[in-house]
Amino acid sequence: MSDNDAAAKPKIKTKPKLERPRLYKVMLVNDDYTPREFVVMVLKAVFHMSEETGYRVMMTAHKLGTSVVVVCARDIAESKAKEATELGKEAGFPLLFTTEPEE
Ligand code: TYC
Repeated sequence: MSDNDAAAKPKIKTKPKLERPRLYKVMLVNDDYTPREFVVMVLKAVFHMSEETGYRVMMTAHKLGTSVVVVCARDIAESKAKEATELGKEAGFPLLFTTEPEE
């Protein structure tokens, strides 16, 4: 490397701009079989919701087909959705929680 080459290199260090990791939504999916009270119980147990919030989220899914439960990091969203779906399965209900990236 000649003196010239060294002079051509800018000495200013730029901070690499890291992309913020995408957030994920946990969605509650309506079905015709899981009792309303059971859905609220799962929302309280897994997502630490109050009775009132759990009831509102459950009724939104009941009326519209789906409801957003929480928005968080991908790994947390996926493990919570799995845990909540598993509680329904263990009780013999088709209760389903899914995850999807936020826009
Ligand atoms: N639709 C169910 C019923 O009438 C209740 C329910 C609500 C089930 C929301 C799932 O995600 C759900 N028993």
